Order: sequence, then C-alpha cells, then structure tokens
Amino acid sequence: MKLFYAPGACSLSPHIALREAGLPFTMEKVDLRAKATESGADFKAINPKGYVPALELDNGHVVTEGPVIVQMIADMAPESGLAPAFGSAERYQLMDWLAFISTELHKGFKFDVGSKLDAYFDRVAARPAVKEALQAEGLLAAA
Ligand SMILES: N[C@@H](CCC(=O)N[C@@H](CS)C(=O)NCC(=O)O)C(=O)O
Repeated sequence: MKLFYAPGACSLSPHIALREAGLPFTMEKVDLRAKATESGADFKAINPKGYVPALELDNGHVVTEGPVIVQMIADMAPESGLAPAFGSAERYQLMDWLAFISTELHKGFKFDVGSKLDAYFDRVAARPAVKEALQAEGLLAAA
C-alpha cells in the first residue's frame, strides 16, 4: 500500500492509522500546488480530485476520502481495535464522529478553535504512532 500525503495535512490521519494498525506501507509526498508527487507523477492521474489523502492498494486501486480510508485501514487490521465491528451501533457512532470531523470541524479548521480541543490534542499527541508519523513527515524532531 502507498499513502499519498502532504506534511501536516489531513493525510496525517490515515498515516497515523496505518502506524496504529501496524500495517506495512510506503509513502509518497505530494506537492499540492503543482499536483505532482515527489517521484514526478501527475497526482491528478492518481486522484482526479487533486487532494490528499489517497491510498493506493497493492492491487492498484486508489481509495480516497479520509473517513473511508481510515475505516478501511481499521478493517484490514481488526485486531488493532481501531474501529468497532462493521454493522454495530458503535461503528455507526464512529462514522458519525468521522463525518462530523471531516465536514463540520475540518471546514472551519483554519479558524481559531481556542482551547476547546486542547485535551483532545494532548491525548492524540501522546500516542507513539502519532509521534512516529509526525517525525516521518518532518514535523517533529526525533527524541
Ligand atoms: N474530502 C476530503 C478532503 C481532503 C482535503 O481537504 N485535503 C486537503 C489537505 S487537508 C488538500 O489536499 N487540499 C489541496 C487541494 O484541495 O488542492 C477528505 O476528507 O479526505
């Protein structure tokens, strides 16, 4: 699998999920202005929508949309406990949160959210997979 990402963009979420799941993957950085990948490929040929995240599966199929990608990752590694079983009430609750984050929260993310999310950010930042992902994207110095 290959994750197309831009450092610190919303592709960080599936990046972290891949690490939490312990799945093997490679990464390719995308220049979102030029719509080109670091190997020189036309990113719009990979994801015609032109945005990250995009996850290329080993069979060549490309999956887009963060909420879908993270659930697919969770379902590839059910033992990771990242998502409740498909069809359960808890799974629909997870979908509820993912939809809320990717629409209501994400669209306003450029605005100051003040300290409302501080406790959540602290819990997320403390996870080893999050630190690894931030280091891999050059956003955090190695300890
Ligand atoms: N609906 C998409 C939105 C993805 C998105 O907004 N990606 C941003 C980075 S956070 C991006 O690549 N923007 C570049 C562009 O749209 O040109 C999802 O939820 O995955």
